[in-house]
Amino acid sequence: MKPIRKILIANRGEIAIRIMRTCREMGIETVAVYSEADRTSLHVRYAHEAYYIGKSPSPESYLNMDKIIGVALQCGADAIHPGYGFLSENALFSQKCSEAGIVFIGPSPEVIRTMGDKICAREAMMKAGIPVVPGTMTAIQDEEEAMRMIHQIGFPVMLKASAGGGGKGMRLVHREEDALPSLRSARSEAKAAFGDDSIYIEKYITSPHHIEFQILMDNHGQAVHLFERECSIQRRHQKMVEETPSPLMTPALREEMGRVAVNAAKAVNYSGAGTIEFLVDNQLNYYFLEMNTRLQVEHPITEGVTGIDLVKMQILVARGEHLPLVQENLYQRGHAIECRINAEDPDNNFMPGAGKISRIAEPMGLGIRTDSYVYEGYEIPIYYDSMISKLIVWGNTREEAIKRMKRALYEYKITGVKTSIKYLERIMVCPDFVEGNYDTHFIEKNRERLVDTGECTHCCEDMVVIAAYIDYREKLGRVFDLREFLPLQNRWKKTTHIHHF
Ligand code: MV4
Repeated sequence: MKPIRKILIANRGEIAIRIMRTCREMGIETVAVYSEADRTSLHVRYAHEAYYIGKSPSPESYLNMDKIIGVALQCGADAIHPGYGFLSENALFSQKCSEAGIVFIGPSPEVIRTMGDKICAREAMMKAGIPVVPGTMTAIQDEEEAMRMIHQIGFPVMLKASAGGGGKGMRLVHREEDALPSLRSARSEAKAAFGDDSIYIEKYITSPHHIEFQILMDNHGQAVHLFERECSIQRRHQKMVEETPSPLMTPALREEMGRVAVNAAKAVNYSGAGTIEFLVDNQLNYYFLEMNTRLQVEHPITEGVTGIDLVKMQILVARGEHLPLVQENLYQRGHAIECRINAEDPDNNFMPGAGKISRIAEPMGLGIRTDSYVYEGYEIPIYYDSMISKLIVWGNTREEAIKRMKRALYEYKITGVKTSIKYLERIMVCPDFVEGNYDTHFIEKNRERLVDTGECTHCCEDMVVIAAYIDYREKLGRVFDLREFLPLQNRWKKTTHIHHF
């Protein structure tokens, strides 16, 4: 067993803080790394130590493997946690860490490499007896072969880049005459994006659900699953809302898919926390899609219903311990939902907006968790993704969780930048969502319903308006007196659409 006394977190934002919180509880020292743009970021202040690693663009900082490993060696970190994104699914980074004698908190380079190559991943899963989407099992060699395979599979088909994933380099083909042009453009897009133009073909699954299973495996061959997450509410392959349990799932299907997910982990001799993604069609057929070899953005909903700290489990596994969990004792208690809060304008094509946060009021109370990193006066950098916070709620039932999420979104006030909060409120009152009757087409299907009509959202902007008012008064150099505000507030209150609560 290798003692882990100090962990370098090779990431930024909410996930860096999330990881450090568990380290602090475990008595492990934390090391932050930061770019130029992140000098004033909260993860830097939360850590025991922090080191500057380069200019703001990620390739010069958070993607600079040698720089990060250099910092880890210099400050005596025993392990590196990569978070999600950046270097988290980079096989070379995992390898470089072990070569430097530093524990990479994640699976081996071999597993990352296998799962990163979607054709290899399909092959490995097929061998392990896991249902994969019907399609080709090797890279397409030439255009003739491609056309033969497409006819064999039958329209509609999806062309996918082996080095892709998450929707990049993907083409949906409905008709014969579109096949060749789509293949050519998919190839050149894949070549440009990944330097690898290997393409494979899958049968297109119409209106699927995206359901993923969380797995954990230690280095002694023990593996468990922590049930599913329903991630079908996505826009342009960006998840917006996740929940668990999935409204689609039955106990029998859950048990079967969970067993399959554990088998998948064992088949590749996995280590740590991972996710098996499935497409599930409306007849409840399920197909392996991809495996993610990292901690995921939406992991907190699993923590909410299982009570298990996934980062803690990752660290225990990384230091060679046995998983302190057995499948028979694991269960889902209640219901959890996550909403991703982005600094973007839903009323203007979700345009990401940089800017300075002026005021924040975060929701609090029973069953509420916010994983955030922004604070009043913080300037959101343009260099990284626009997610500034995750709002996670827990309730005894799905109905209670939805009501709680609506209450929490109502309480959540951010001024200075536009956010997705109001859009998320409209999702929470959308009948298809409320009834749990949705698939991966939810956002497009409900496009009309989800535009801001001013009807669905409450006009009562109390906290945010007070905040703006305080700002204004402070600018004028006057002390703010809440009594000045009350008549104004009462007028707004009358226009509140209370029926949504
Ligand atoms: C598919 C599919 C239907 N059939 N593959 C999109 C992201 C990438 N991870 C895989 N994706 C899809 N692959 C077959 N054979 C539909 C999608 C898909 C999708 C999947 C999950 C969540 C949202 C989605 C939105 C559009 C398409």
